[in-house]
Amino acid sequence: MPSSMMRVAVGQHPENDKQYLDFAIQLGCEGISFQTPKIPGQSKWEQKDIEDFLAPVKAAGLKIESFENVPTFFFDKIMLGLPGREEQLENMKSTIRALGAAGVPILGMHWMPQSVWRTDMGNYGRGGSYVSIYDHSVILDRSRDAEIWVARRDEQDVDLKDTFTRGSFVPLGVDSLTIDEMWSNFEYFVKGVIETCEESNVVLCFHPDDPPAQELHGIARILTSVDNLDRAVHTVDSPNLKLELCLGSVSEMDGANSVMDAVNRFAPKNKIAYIHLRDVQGVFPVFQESFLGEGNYSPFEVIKALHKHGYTGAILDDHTPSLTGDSAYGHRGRAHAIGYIQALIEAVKHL
Ligand SMILES: [Mn+2]
Repeated sequence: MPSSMMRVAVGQHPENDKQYLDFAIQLGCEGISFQTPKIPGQSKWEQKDIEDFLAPVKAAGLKIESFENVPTFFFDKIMLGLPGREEQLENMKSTIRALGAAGVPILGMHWMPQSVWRTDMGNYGRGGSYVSIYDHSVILDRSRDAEIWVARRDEQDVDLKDTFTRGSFVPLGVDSLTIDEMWSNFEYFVKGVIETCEESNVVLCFHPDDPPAQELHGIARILTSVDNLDRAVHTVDSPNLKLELCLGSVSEMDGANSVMDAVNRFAPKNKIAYIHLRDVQGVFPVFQESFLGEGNYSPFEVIKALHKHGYTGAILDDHTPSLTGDSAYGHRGRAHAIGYIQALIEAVKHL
């Protein structure tokens, strides 16, 4: 399948181990993505280290689709507007140049200083599958902080489902941040690095906030609606600024309405770098992760719309329910989602 067509890529693993590369090849995926890849560096990544990390991937004949996230401590001061953000901005430019030189075409980023939160995890899914739940009332009751699950991607524990750790908040160094301050910090970053992205042939793209709450414990969130994603992606007029369109997070906003709105708004403008195709049941303030096909929206309608709009990017599975006996990475749940999406792509070609 030429890489200029809509396709499924395997992703969200931090290492370049053989089992991961085999998983992609065996499922018929020609490309692969990495989630906060384990590349050395306390403040930035060097081209040589990225190339060393990618060598086994290239040797296996896989295309590098994207990197998803640099470590949060590379740009936390930028997100929070703290002293030292100028130095982090220079280091981010250096990392982006290194990514481009090493052949990584897309850098996906989460603009969430507190990361992704959930309030429960357990065998609540179909047939007792293991899924996460979000209930905002738990967040509002500060006596229940210890119940909150935080995706600690900065700690990269591959033995945990989606790196969720209970009661383990990311240390921030600020108690509050307004929506205006967060937009201002976002604009400082995007305007600061976009020229480097253009010169380095790296597309910068942003994941919607998950959960799409206006604030969590006093820290504002901004990528919480389709309109706000629209504003974010037009911070500057550049073909190198796009969205890492997590349709699960968009589904948490307003279900099928927000999902179809996002697809129909951003795909025709070529503003989607890549997609996370997952879903939930229910919308903010209460939702539960689900298998594809039993959530808020129709995955078939989404793939059909993407095909109509000529979408040529990659689609990744995301937060798949864990099946009985599944690995922490979720090979069983992911294999189901990947096959499901591959079949939909094949089907819409014949409509
Ligand atoms: Mn996602």
